[in-house]
Amino acid sequence: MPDKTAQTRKPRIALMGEFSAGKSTLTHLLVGLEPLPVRVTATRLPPVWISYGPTSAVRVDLEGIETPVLLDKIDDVPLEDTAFIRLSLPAEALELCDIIDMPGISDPNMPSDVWRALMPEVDGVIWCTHATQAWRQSEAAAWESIRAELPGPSTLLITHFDKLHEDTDKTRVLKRVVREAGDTFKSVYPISLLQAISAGDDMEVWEASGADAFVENLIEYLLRWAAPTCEDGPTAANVLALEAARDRGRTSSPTPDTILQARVVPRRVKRERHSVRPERVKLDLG
Ligand SMILES: Nc1nc2c(ncn2[C@@H]2O[C@H](COP(=O)(O)OP(=O)(O)OP(=O)(O)O)[C@@H](O)[C@H]2O)c(=O)[nH]1
Ligand SMILES: [Mg+2]
Repeated sequence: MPDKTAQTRKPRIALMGEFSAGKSTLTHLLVGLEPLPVRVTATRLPPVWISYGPTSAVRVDLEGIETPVLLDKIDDVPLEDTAFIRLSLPAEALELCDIIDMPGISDPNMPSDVWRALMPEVDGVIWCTHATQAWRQSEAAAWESIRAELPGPSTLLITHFDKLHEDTDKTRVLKRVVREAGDTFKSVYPISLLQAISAGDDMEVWEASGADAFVENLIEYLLRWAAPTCEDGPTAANVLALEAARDRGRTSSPTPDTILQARVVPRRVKRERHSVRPERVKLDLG
């Protein structure tokens, strides 16, 4: 659990990993909007810090001076003296946390100082590792250099999981990633972000994408964070209700091992209750 100072504000979750691992696609999934460029080649964006509020974008320079930028022009901000872009969006998931979409950790266009400078502001990380080259040495080294300073738990997502077609490959990759990195993350989830985004209201597709288990776990963590101190926020009763709903559909909390077992053959059991998909966070808060 985070320290008390951190709990007086929303948790700040950084999305990290190599370029093209799916960080901005994950941002879209969580926020339910598409504010950021997603493309096959590396984007040239500084960190984008996204908070709840009316739609706006500003560039924050190295002196801390803010300059408004047009949302459809954030691609054009000068990298040299920009610390980060601050984006404000009226997305429900952002009522529970801030999201920081980081540049790729070994992006040749982006010195690591740019994202390292923001790490003291970060509470937890969702690390995206690309399934076809999962948990490279560069990722392990970057993660090792930052993880000890993080006050909250972090999650590892094996993205692009749909690119592994054989069950034997899925099992092999999952086992190896869990073996090599599982101890340093709270949970490990294989996921197809594209499948999750295209799921619409289809719960089977949503669950098969891997997003269901991951998002449920994330919301649970965010509610736990908020519960002790937020007067207008979720109450302990809400958290307990959410947990009870979760337990009706699952026998135990996810750990790398249970996820490993559950996700190799995607779980098909539909929960009776409403889903906890990001755009429905408000519903879950009652
Ligand atoms: N098939 C598949 N494609 C994905 C998945 N996640 C992301 N992509 C695609 O991978 C490409 C890169 O995704 P981005 O979200 O831009 O990756 P990023 O980590 O933000 O990349 P940078 O900002 O350049 O570091 C895009 O074409 C996405 O559509 C996935 O789970 N499965
Ligand atoms: Mg990106």
